[in-house]
Amino acid sequence: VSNFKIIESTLREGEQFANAFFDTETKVKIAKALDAFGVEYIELTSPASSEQSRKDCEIICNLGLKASRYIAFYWLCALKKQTFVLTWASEQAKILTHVRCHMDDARIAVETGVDGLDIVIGTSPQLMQHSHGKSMDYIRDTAIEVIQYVKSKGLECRFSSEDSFRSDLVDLLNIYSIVSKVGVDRVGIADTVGCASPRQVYDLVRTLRGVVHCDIETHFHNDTGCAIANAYCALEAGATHVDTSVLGIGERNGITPLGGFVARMLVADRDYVKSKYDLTKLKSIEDLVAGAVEINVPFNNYITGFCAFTHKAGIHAKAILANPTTYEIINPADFGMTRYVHFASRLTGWNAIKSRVNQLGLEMTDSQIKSCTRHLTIEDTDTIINAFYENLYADHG
Ligand code: HCA
Ligand code: CU
Repeated sequence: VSNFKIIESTLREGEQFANAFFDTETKVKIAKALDAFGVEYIELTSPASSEQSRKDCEIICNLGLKASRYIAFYWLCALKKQTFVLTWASEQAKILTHVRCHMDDARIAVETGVDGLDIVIGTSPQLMQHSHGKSMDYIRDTAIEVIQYVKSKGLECRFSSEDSFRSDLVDLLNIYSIVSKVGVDRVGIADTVGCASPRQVYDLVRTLRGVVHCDIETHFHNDTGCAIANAYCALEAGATHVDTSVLGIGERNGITPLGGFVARMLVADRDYVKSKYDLTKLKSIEDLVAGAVEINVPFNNYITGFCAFTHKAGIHAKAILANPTTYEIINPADFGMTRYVHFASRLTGWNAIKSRVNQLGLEMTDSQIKSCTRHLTIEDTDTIINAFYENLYADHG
């Protein structure tokens, strides 16, 4: 699982979230923040869906995030004849747009300046009958035409089936095998309705891995709470790319959340994940997106939820203070977060108060802290600590 790329879809899947209405400025802010975090790809809403989407897509492609770095890259190469810069330059987020598998949409998309197209068409009986109404033969012919066109423009191209887990397996493998032969860079599977279990995901990706040689992208909806586990299982089975969105926002209750996915991967391979992403930016990106769509970050959110690193039971609190790895699998400092030891419990004692005093950035001796501890009740401990501290000053001042 130590070789994967994130396709960050807050500006595509996330735009389908009930409360998301991003204006251009917000989209630009989110794109820049995701680029700074280090995601490999940013996926944008189809430019064929509205004139505004087309303009915003062009604006984000022209942000100069990559362009300015490429100029720096060429300049440095010419100057120093060094190749290490290549790695650095290739680390910037590529811009993708997500379009229907249709020539009209593909033509509009290739003109926007994107690095690649994620093309998609429904393949389940449900979608073939009640949504686009096309046959498998039509899907095959159109896919070949669109892929060849996108590749002729020198762009990256992914072909994905929508509702893959309710599609006929033979049809699915057949179409993937065909598109991989006409030069698609990636095939994608999508759990559009969130019905897949981790084991089903493992099996499908494993089977697909035996059929295509190109990269495999995966997209999981979270209707039954499996989106992160499914993404992880997909990687275990040989997938290479995972779609995420900030806080998981998307259609219905959304998809694999960026933060939770990164938490999962960090536990699997900390060095690799830390080398790829600037994890300390996670909280600010989530706050940015939460603000833009007017929601609160859930209390129990991965990493950034208010109690994600709070330890309460006396036994936990004591052990955590002695050694954080006793009850923490993730170091909050990796994300620029701090742990919080719930000291209102008598069992926790003055050591917990000392930790909180340090967290608050106050300087007190051990005996002062012990004395302060005797004053504590469960209500509003921070106020008490601060008041006690001010008193110390008054006494000595
Ligand atoms: C949808 C489309 C999609 C596409 C996923 C993909 C899905 O909004 O229904 O391109 O891989 O979930 O199927 O988001
Ligand atoms: Cu989706």
